[in-house]
Amino acid sequence: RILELDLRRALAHEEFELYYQPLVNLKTGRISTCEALLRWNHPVRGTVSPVDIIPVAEEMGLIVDLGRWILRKACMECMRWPEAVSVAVNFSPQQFHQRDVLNEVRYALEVSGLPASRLEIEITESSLLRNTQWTLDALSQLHSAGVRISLDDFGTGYSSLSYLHNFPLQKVKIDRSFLEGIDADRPLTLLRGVARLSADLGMSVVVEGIETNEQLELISADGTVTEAQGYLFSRPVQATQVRQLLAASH
Ligand code: G
Ligand code: G
Ligand code: MN
Ligand code: NA
Repeated sequence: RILELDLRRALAHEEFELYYQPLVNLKTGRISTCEALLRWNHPVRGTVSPVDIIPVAEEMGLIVDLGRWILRKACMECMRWPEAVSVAVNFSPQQFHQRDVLNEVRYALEVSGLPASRLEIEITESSLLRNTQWTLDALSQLHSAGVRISLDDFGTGYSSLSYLHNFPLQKVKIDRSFLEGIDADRPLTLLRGVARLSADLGMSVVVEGIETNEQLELISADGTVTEAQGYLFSRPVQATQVRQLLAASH
């Protein structure tokens, strides 16, 4: 169990680091976006995963401070990439539901100089399940400010397809569990259905967790899926390696 004190110290001592994993545009074959993924370089434990950090930070009420650090860092690092490349930042429900979320985002853009159009905010279905009217307003305001909202891990939570219609979202990331066990006998019926619906509703569609060329071909076949992400393209890499990925792609 991570000690709370340890986490506070880590933030103060900049022991956190952002790794990045690309999203590839399937039409151009180029990297469109890099998703920021938190890592903690713990002096004793080594690399600690966000799965172990975020829930504790939420419990402690440290998520707002940590989230602010992540957002600003991601915006600043994106400024070093070509203009065509955006950055995606994961927001936990508590971070998204902070009263000041719009100002947090505006401020991060301002201090970094990053245009809003290069920032994507990834929220999960659980962020949509509480405080509906507030959520609708926050999503519209963020969209008006020019950032894109992306629904992460879609299909794993408790929301329904109607959420895609009822909330102003610009992108859907279909969870990699939709790829499980697919082959000629068990085709991508469900994934294709969700992808088509999302596209018909005007959203960009991402499929996560692409590990093989066969999966890539299957999801690319009908042209509905706009972007893909997964180990086939790249694992999450350190900021210093992003330029190489981009150089190979652009
Ligand atoms: O990178 P990795 O596979 O270890 O990420 C595990 C989970 O942690 C994923 O669900 C991812 O969305 C989440 N995660 C990674 N980085 C962040 C972050 O900066 N903020 C939040 N809220 N979640 C993150
Ligand atoms: O929940 P979120 O989508 O933000 O989680 C991202 C995490 O998913 C990354 O931290 C990464 O470790 C993991 N991931 C990314 N691509 C793949 C993949 O192709 N296969 C598997 N098994 N995990 C992946
Ligand atoms: Mn994500
Ligand atoms: Na995801």
